[in-house]
Amino acid sequence: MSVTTIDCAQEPIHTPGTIQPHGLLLGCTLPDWSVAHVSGNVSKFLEGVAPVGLLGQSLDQVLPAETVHAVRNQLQTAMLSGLAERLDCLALDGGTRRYDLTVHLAGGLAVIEAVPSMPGAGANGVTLLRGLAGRLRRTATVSRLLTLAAQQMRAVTGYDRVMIYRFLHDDSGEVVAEAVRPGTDSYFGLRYPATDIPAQARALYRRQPLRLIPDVDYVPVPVLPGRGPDGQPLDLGLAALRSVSPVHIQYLRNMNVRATLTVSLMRGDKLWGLIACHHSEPHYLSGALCSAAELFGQMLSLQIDVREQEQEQHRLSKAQSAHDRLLSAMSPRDTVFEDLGRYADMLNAMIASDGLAVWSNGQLSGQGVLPPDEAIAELIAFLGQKPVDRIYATSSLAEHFAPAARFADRASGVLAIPISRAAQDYLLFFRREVIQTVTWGGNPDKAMQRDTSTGQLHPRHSFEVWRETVRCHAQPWTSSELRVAETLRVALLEVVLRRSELIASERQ
Ligand code: BLA
Repeated sequence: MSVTTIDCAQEPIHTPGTIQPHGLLLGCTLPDWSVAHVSGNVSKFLEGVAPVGLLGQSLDQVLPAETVHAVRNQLQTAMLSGLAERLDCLALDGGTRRYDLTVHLAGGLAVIEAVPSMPGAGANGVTLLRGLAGRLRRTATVSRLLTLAAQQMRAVTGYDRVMIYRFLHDDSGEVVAEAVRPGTDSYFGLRYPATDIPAQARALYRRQPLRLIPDVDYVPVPVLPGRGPDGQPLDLGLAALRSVSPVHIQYLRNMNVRATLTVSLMRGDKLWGLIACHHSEPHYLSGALCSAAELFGQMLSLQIDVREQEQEQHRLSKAQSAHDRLLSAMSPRDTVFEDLGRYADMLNAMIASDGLAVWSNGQLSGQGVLPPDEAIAELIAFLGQKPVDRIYATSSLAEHFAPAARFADRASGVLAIPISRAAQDYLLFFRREVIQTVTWGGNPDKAMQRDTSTGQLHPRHSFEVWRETVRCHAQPWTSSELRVAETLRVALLEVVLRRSELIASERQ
C-alpha cells in the first residue's frame, strides 16, 4: 500500500490523552476555576494529593492563593495572545519546592502545567540571550548568523547536536547550520522529506514555539478523565507537556536520539525553520532556560528576516536601476524587437539568463543558449495557454511541458514576458539545466512504511546518506527577479503600444 504525506498528517497529535511525566497538568472550567482534568502523576509533585480527589475542587482549594492569583492574571494575557504564557518559580503547596508554570486556554478550559524549577537556571538563559544580541547583530551573512546561533545554543543548553533546519518550497527541509559535540555525527547539508514533519505538526509549531522531550523512553501519563464534560478529549495542542506522537518517538529511536528540544523559527506568520537539538542521553532544561530558548528563537527569527529582506532589497534595487537604464535607452523606433542584442546586457543585469529571445510575428530571434528551432512552435503554443496579462516562470519546464525533457540541457528554466495583447509576442529568458545532487538523510522514497497487519505507520529505520541526482531543473528565478519581470512587462507593453501608434501614424 502506498503511504502518502496525507496519511501522516491524519494523526490527531493534539489530543493524545497523555502527557510527558516531567510535570503535572490541571484543566479548570471557567469562570468557576473548578478542576475538570488532572494528570495521573500529581501525587509525584503534590504530596498526599490523589488525582481523583482533585476533580471537582475549586483551584483555590488546591493551590496557594498567591499562585492562583498569578495564574488568573496570566490567563488574561494568554487569552489575548492566543498562546501559552509562562510564570516562573511559584509554590504549588506549603512546601519549599518551586515550579515553573505555563497557562493557556484550550476548548474553554484554563490549562495549567507545572515543572520543577531549577535554582540558578535563569542565569544561563541571560547568557544565551546576551550572546545572541551582541554577536549576531554584527554578522553579515545569514549562513554565518545561523552557525553562530547553533554554537551559542549548544554552549548554553549542552545538547550534543544543535541544528538549524530550514523548510524548502516543497516542505522538505535541510540542515543549513550545525554545532556538534566532537565525535557526534554531523547532519549538516542533509535533506529530509516533508513527511518527516507532517502538516499538522508544522501547524502546531507555528502556535507552540518550543517542544521539549527530555527522555524519548518516557512512560506517558494519562490526563484524567479521558473525555471532558463535552465528550471530547482535552486539546493539548498548546500544552508544553503534550505526549509526543508514537511515530515520531520511533523516528528518534531509529536515529539513536534520546532527548530533543525544538524551537520554531518564524518569518512573518510562516514557519521558516526549526532549531532542532539532539542528545544521546536524557536531557532536561529548566522552565527558565526554556523561556530563554524561546526568546532566542524569536530574536533569531527577526535577525533572519532583517537579513533576508536586506538581500532582497539589494537585488531589487540593482535590477530596478538596470530596468530604468533600459527604458531610457529604448525608443518606440528602437525596441527589443528591432535589436535585442543592443539591450541584452541590460536585460541580463536585471534577470540573469543563459539565453535570451524575442518571439514576434511568428519568428524567434535570440542569442545565447536557446531551445532547438523545431521545439519553438510547440513551446509557444504551450505558453499561449497561459494568461497574457502576467509573466510565466518555471525552473523545471519539463515538469509542466513534457517535450522540454529533450532539451533540458539547453533550457530547463523559462521566464516568459508577454508583450502584446492581441498577437502572441514574448520576451523570453532561458536558463540551462543545473544537475544537482541532493544528499538525503535516508531514502525519501522509503521515508515511511505501513505495517500491513496493524495498519500503523512507521518511520524509516535507515538514515544512511542517500544521494539523488536531480535533473531537468535550472537555477530558480528569485522573487526579486519575478517582481522586476512584472514591472518590465508593464513597461514594455507601454513601449510596444507607442511603437504601434507610431507605425500606424506613419502609414497614414
Ligand atoms: C515531528 N519530526 C518531528 C519534529 C522534527 C522531526 C524536528 C518536531 C518534533 C520534535 O522533535 O520536537 C523531524 N528531526 C526531524 C528531522 C530531523 C530531526 C527531519 O532532527 C533532521 C535532522 N515522521 C516520520 C513519518 C511520520 C512522522 C513517516 O518520519 C508520519 C507518518 C510524523 N514527525 C511526525 C509527527 C511529528 C513529527 C506526527 C509530531 C510529533 C509531535 O509533536 O507530537
